[in-house]
Amino acid sequence: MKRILFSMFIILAFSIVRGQTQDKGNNSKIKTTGFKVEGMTCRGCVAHVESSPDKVDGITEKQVSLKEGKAEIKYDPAKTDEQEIEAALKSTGYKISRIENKPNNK
Ligand SMILES: [Cu+2]
Repeated sequence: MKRILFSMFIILAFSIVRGQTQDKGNNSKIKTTGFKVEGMTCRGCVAHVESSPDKVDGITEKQVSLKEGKAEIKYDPAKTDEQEIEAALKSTGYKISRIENKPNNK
């Protein structure tokens, strides 16, 4: 039993290290975009909005806030763009509007 746990731990540690190395290669290109999301009322809505960009290739991170009515999406501009992400979010039926990038938001 101990041996199984130990080998599982090794596999897990290995995949974490691999994930980190892969991230480093892409980080410089990753862009962030923000959207205002109106009409979300519960965690189910959040989950719905959050899962909608899954069909878009190149999304690296998604954060949807119910309290703020916002969605923040990180993406690889080589694979997708804001229009595509916006369209995916809009497919949920909630009112989506793009938040213009502030000058200090790099
Ligand atoms: Cu809901």
